[in-house]
Amino acid sequence: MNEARKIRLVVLISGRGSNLQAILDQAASGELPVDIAAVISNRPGVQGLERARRAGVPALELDHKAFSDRPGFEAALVELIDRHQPDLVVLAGFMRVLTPSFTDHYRGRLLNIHPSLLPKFRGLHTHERAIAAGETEHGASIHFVTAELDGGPIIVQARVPVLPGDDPDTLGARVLEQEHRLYPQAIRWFAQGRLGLEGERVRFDGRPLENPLELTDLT
Ligand code: NHR
Ligand code: GAR
Repeated sequence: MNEARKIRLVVLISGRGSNLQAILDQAASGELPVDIAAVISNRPGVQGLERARRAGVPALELDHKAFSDRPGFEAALVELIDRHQPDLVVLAGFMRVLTPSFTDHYRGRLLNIHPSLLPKFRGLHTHERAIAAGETEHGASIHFVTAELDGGPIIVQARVPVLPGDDPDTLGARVLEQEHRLYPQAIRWFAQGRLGLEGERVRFDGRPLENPLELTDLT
């Protein structure tokens, strides 16, 4: 990696944390100019927290079940995140819907990875739904998070084929492999200042992006 200044990153997770691991690995090898300030899980005891600890990154739990409502949980989450003064916050398998006050607070510096070729299959159980719909192609998308669930401006996508005999697990594994390349690349662009949100559109290399980038565009 070249001279890009490091940005401060906070990663929000809810579970396994394999996308987190891809980010940790590239940060450790110097491919990704980020200081991972904290990893925060809304579910206690998940594998992703262990991955963070092993990498020497603060691993924090904020159990949403300890709060009586979504706004209460989110106020505490914002407080915890902002204590780490992140330049960028990424959702990596984070499974709680966020209110507009949260998404407005982090507008332009909050990314999500979603396991479908958005705008197809917003929400949950995307692999199952792609198979049921008879799709021949599926994939993953990185988008800026806005109040609209999985509806924010799309930055970059990776495609995989749906193969005969696929079930949600085999298809999901094929998508996940691409996710692990996709997220570090999008974060790298953000760290390099190549990526931003301008109004409702993605800015990439100083221009509004007409169509989502493709992983195959990557060099
Ligand atoms: N919040 C906003 N406002 N906008 C987005 O684009 C968001 C978001 C919160 C999370 C990730 C998302 C995904 O990539 C994400 C994007 C959870 C649910 C959900 O229904 C939906 C989408 C996503 C994450 N969660 C249930 C809830 O009641 C709980 C499900 C569970 O705990 O298993 O929050 O797909
Ligand atoms: C990933 O496939 C991610 O795209 C998806 O959950 C998985 C998390 O895996 N995200 C969502 O479905 C968000 N609702 P990981 O914990 O191993 O990174």
